Amino acid sequence: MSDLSKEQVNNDVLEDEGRRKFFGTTAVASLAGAGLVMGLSACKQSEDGVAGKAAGHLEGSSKFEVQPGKLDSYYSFSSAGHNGEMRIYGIPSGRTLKRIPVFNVDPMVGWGITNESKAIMGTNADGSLKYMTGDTHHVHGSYTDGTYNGKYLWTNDKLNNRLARIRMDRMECDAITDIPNVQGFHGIFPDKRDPVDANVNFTTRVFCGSEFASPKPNDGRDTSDPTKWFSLFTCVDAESMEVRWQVRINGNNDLVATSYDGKLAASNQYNTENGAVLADMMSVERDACVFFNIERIEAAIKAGKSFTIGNTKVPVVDGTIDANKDPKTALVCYVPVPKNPHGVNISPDGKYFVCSGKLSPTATVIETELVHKWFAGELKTERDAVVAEPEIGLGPLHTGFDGKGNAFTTLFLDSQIVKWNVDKAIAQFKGDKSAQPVLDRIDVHYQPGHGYTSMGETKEADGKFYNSGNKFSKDRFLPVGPLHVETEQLIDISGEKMQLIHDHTAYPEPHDAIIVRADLVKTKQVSDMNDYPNAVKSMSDNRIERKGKKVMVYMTSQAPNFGLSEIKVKHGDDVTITLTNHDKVEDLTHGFGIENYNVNFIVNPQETHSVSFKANKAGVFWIYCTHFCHALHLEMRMRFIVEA
Ligand code: K7E
Ligand code: CUA
Ligand code: CA
Repeated sequence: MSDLSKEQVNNDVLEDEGRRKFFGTTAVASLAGAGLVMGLSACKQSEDGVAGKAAGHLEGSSKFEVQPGKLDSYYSFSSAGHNGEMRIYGIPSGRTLKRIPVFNVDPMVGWGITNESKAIMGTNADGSLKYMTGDTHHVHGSYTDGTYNGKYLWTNDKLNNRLARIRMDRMECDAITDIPNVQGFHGIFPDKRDPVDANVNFTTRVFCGSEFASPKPNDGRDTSDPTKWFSLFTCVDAESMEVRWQVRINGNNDLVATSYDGKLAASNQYNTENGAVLADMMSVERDACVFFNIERIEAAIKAGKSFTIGNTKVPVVDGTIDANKDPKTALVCYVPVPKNPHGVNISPDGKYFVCSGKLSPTATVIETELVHKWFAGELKTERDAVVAEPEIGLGPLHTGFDGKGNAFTTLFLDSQIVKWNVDKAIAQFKGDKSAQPVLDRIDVHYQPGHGYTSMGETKEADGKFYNSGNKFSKDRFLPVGPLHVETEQLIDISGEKMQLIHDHTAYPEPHDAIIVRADLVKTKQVSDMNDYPNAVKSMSDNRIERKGKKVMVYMTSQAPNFGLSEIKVKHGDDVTITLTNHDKVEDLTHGFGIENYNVNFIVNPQETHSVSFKANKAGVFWIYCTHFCHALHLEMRMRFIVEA
């Protein structure tokens, strides 16, 4: 709080003015360090004449209050950044509903501890986890007919290059796939239908972009020759979660978006220079938004026009510029876009891809139909697919849509959300001087990364809410030490002017999210015992079996009892405990913890989980229920006895 005066602290509510000053100094300092100062002002009167308004408390925002006992109307499925999990918030309340462990270990639920979750996460030969951490940036859902079908969510791991799937009926991770031969796996997007088969109007592929070029294979060769390194674009099968194919590209892939006709996947490229250091990555004025022709890529693979890398069996096709000079056979189209673009999003009507400039104050609008025309050989240059490039503000990143023709783009440097009209931007680009695309601006606190609208990534975009995921909260919440909490700001976009509804906190640091109508999500509240092949199905099946040094314990739980009162083993035994929860009542979960043995997991009603470990300490160790379940929860315990 050092930058804020005592008086400000003593006021019940800090004044906006003090915050602006605080924001201004730190932001300029941090950007100067990166050499990216571009005329920063926190609350500027822009050339388009639309002033950013101070976003104080909205009068009447209580109409969005979710009263005690009432439910939210939307789910927000959010990434969690380098925490490695996925999160669920209620919208409009901003309440945290669930944290889904994915690439991280979560002892509360036993993720990374039970044998079943370890099998999904991947283990080394000795049974230890291959990776204990990840970095989730993007969350997207499976589609039918251009809207969410409530079946799956996917998220990326930029750190260890894996794609994870969440089954939405349980909101649990059920598969993780390694993406071979890539680094910096960042953008993901599911397709929305099949490019060829008209009957397949649902998601069957997930596309993955990778940011960092690397040697191929990365086995110690070419370590000092970056000219030999390259990036790959990857397609994963949505059901089997196997890698289908990859495309070698020039430059890199950052974010990914897909067309509504299933035919195109797009990715913005900020490093067409293939630079290995910052100055090189910013050396050209235009980078690109690259479009992948899915039908042609899959035909090329069918025709055997592919190669493989090292021991990997995944077919790779050549999507480099030199190999794709003829549009009529090209697999890939590189549309030039200024400069170090970040973010690519498609409008809900499927007509336009918007790619933000980041180091250019513009957003580039690319018409889907014109990209198809380029692939048909009917366009002179790739750049001819661009139909608008409005100036919208400094540091534009991600764009959401309201389904009424308006776009909402985060301005990282301006700390604003700008609302602009796509048709007006196109008219202006065509030369109509009276067309003013920018309609409104609102200050956010502070420096937004992703922003996204309710149902905005579907053809059912409803123009109700916009959430700004801000990278710095600074003075916005009580300080909690050097690392501040992040702010998410919910904005009402239903009217002409954007109105701030409220701030809610997010544990650092989320990136992207989707806002999904609650009626599209159907979860199971009680599991089916038959879905667990290792279930201990009868209460009379409680038993201990021994084969040499291997001890298998089969157990049940039913409040307030475990099916056994003790487990007796010998020092050095390899113990596997399988526990089935026979309670059928919704929310009646039991926990299973062994004192001083680092074992901790839960079993929800009708579920089965197991753990394996070595009995490496002799003595008596209490096993107790870790999850409050019953008036006699404290008494729900048993003994683990290890004989010397
Ligand atoms: Cu812009 Cu990883 Cu989507 Cu963060 S990325 S903000
Ligand atoms: Cu069972 Cu607490
Ligand atoms: Ca660049």
